[in-house]
Amino acid sequence: MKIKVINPNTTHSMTRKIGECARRAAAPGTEISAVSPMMGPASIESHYDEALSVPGVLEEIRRGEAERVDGYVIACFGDPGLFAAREAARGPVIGIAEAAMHVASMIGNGFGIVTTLERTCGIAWDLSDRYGMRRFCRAIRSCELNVLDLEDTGSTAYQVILAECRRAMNEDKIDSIVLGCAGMADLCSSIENDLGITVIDGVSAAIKLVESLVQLGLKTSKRGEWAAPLPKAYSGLMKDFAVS
Ligand code: 2AL
Repeated sequence: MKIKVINPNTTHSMTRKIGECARRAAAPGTEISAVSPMMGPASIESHYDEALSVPGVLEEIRRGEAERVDGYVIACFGDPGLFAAREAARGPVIGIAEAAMHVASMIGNGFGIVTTLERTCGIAWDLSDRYGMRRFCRAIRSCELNVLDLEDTGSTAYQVILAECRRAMNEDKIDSIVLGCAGMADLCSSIENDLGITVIDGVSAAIKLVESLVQLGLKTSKRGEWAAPLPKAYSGLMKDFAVS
């Protein structure tokens, strides 16, 4: 099966890291392609960044459909453009926040999220509501790290994240920790080993969920809200997004 992992930001070192984590999680025989869009922000840590990442994500879905991709993962913790991507895709599309929260709700009664900047916590709370996961989500903590700090191998980012995860474990009455950024995917097993609590990386969780849906023959339902967008003209910079 062909799974396309879309990192909605344009930082290629992060896309490579996400691709490696996705391949480690994938079953033998699953072909993973990990891409960044041609246009968009270098990192996503605001509503503005999220909005401007969505056209690039949809462009990658369009290409994926032409290549007969079986399923997609949107690998940014805000799940930007997830529902629009479902309208544009035949196969299943899974967001990493959606995947991580659902998986966490099945292995414990309450989870905490540890993310990058404080300003993104509201986005994560909103997603927990949207997915019906609010009752499992006990706390959302931030590290005051920029997303791109995670790409600086000489930085103290790991120690900062580990310290916040330790506080979450000790203070938030949680059974597991969800990592709140795709750029943290490679830290999952180290944090788990250092703290002795289950840590969930949404990239791996999303790969396993999308593989399962494809194997079950379950595609995105085209009966209602996620039917293909209606044909109409789009103008200006958006003209290539027109549906015919
Ligand atoms: C993210 C993420 O996963 N990728 C990105 O650019 N921003 N999310 C976050 N909360 O910082």
